[in-house]
Amino acid sequence: MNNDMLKDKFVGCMLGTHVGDALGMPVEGYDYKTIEANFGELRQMLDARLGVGTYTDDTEMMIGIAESIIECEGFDGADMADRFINLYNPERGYGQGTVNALSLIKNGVEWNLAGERVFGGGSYGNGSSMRIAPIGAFYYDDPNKLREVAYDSSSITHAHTFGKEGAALQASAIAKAINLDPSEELDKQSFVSDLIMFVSDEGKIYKAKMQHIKELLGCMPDKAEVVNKLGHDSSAPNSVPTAIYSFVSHSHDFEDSVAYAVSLGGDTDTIGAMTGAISGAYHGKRGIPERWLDVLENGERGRDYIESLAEKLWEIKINIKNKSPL
Ligand code: F2R
Ligand code: MG
Ligand code: MG
Repeated sequence: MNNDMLKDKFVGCMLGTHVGDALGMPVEGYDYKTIEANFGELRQMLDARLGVGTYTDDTEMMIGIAESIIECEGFDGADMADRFINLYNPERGYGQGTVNALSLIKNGVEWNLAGERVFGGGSYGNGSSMRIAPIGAFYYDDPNKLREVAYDSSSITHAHTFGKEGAALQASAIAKAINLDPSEELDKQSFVSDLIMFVSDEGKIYKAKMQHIKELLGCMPDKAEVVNKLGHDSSAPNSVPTAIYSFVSHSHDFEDSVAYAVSLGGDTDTIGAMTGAISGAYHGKRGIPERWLDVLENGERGRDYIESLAEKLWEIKINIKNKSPL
């Protein structure tokens, strides 16, 4: 793949997170019937509690990850935790487990010990998967390092095995999408099979869900069946596979994949954000509708800033690759 396409894909997965988050946020917690009855096919950004096109904790934490990797040229847990704490804006709507872990760190607990104290053994919420796009992009060519950094970044707030596996699985889906050429037809079954092989033995729950995805791809399931088999709540096992399915079943078009993810209801901002990350990694920024990009919030840490972070991440990656003797 040429460098321009790679850069577009880095930008696509980070702006894709923002777009999916902003599209889903106004209907977070609604069920699919209510969304359908009130908005039909939701394809326009609605006014949300912070305004049209605004983002939530999903994108705010993704910014923290990108800033940290850029500043440290790789993973540094203490730095990343500090950035999460400094960026934290309660108006963006955070999960309680994440708030508790960050508060422990702020009060002196080591970054790699706080996450285990949440929910007595760690959170399996989707909070560490929703923010993972910069890690999926930065380690798109190194699955082992990707897994290690996904686990470590997750453990800051989500130390439960299912939380860490969810983050690694979502990062791996993003990395795989970056490696593929969107002008060639996606081999959906093998995309999912590769992800099943990537999941570690401790993540059996994900292997089973991914097997469901393979079956769902073979029929034309309605939304009730998809939600029933894959879930749509704020736990990682009941949302990461849903995002992967939303992408794979609508891989021909960024807009269709993200609109479908949000239409399933439940944790719509997060399933939208995770689908947007994978689909944006596949299609690149050029695949994201202009009318969605145009209305994204664009203040101090908004759309243009997110794009500039993705470009810096890509630049660092290219420099590292150019220096590598192999
Ligand atoms: N928090 C929200 N949305 C509600 C607030 C928005 C509201 N409209 C507003 O006006 O402000 N969304 C964000 O939270 C989700 C990510 O959550 P995260 O960071 O994973 O949090 P947490 O608390 O760790 O986990 C989420 C839930 O998962 C269950 N859970 C996790 N681990 C558990 C365990 N070990 N045992 C039992 N249950 C566990 C709990 O139900 C947690 O509440 C995203 O949707 C993001 O958008
Ligand atoms: Mg959110
Ligand atoms: Mg959410």
